[in-house]
Amino acid sequence: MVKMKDNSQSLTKNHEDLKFKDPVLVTKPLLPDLEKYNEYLERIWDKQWLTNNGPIVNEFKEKLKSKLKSDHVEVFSNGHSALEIAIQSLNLKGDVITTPFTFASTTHAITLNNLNPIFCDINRENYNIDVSLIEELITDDTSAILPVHVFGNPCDLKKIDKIAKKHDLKVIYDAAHCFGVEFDGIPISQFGDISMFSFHATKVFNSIEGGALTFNDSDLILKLKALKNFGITPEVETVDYIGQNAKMNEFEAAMGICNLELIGHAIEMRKNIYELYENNFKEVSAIKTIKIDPKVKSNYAYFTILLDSNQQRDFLFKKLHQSNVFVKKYFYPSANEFPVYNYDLNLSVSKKVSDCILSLPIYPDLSLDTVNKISELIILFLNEFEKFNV
Ligand code: T4K
Repeated sequence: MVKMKDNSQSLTKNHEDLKFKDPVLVTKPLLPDLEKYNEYLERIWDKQWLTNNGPIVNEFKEKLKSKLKSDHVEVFSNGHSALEIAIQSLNLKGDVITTPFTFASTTHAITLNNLNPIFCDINRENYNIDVSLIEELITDDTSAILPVHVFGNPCDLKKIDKIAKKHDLKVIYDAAHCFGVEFDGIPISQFGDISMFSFHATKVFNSIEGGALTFNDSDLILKLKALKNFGITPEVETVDYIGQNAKMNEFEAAMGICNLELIGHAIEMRKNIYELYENNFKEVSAIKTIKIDPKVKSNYAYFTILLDSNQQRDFLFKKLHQSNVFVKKYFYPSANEFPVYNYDLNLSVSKKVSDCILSLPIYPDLSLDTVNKISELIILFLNEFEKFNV
């Protein structure tokens, strides 16, 4: 039987008592004081400039350079478009080795560039691409590796870099979850050819919708600017690329600037929540959590639990929803199993993890009492599951 930690045993054990009156969502957006945001709205109204490379977007971009510790930052209307454009900017051909354990965006960004996603299974520790399997997938058609730092935990950066150099491949990191993350004191933006950060409302840091690319090659600056603006290169009044409209607007940039002031405190609050969940589940054998590498400065973007079986996960999912706790199945199913791809591959770890994973609520103003109550509900439901499935 799963057991609750000692310090929680005194709490009630009746799940009707524990049911939440108001819904608890998996995340809530970070929002600044309305007064602060209004200052930016007044500036927008005064200037009557809403989008197309406005002054607030440029101000945001400059601030991001120091926050993400990258000399080259370009901002976009959302993370997905940024990723699609990152791939397009590198003139890739053929196959791109990627992870099946991710949000639909990653795989679609490859396919929408007329490239083939080659799925590589993931590791069991933090569910990132299994670097020991990459080389056997490389062929003459391979032009890049596109790993995801899943849930904000960095991939094996050194090994990926080594493989890419050896086989002359580009590396684009989907760092959608990685705002503010560092590895061994080095900002995550410094790794690979390009990294994509998502600033969607549900992320650790948001600009409503939005995203950014960080990159080292200054030759990409003008190309990325053009690709997000229909391929137009204004300096020479020509259209050099088949681009899209992926420009960030002034309202989004204003939200981003306001939220930059809050992000430090927000991450500290997330850390407290993450550690409390970890502690509450420490002795629960049916639950596996991700151990953060001590070399990583984390942003505590997601807190996930891995259950023993798909039935157990789905039972818990249903019971928690009935109790008003809206956990999510990030990420399910494994991307190779999307009907739109439906690749018949044996990616056993990705399948197991996507079948058994649940993301629990985590956001800065989630109270620690609520975290304890959610933990207790989970233990209660796991006991219930075990009782009926012996
Ligand atoms: N790569 C990776 C690895 C990604 O995870 C993502 C996005 C991308 C690329 C693409 O980046 P973007 O183009 O999105 O910038 C959400 C997000 O929409 C998506 O951004 C994110 N990953 C994905 C993991 O999660 P859903 O379909 O789960 O969102 P939804 O509407 O169910 O919202 C989640 C929870 O947040 C709900 O409980 C409600 C709450 N919520 C949501 C919104 C939008 C709020 O409280 N307020 C809000 O404004 O995809």
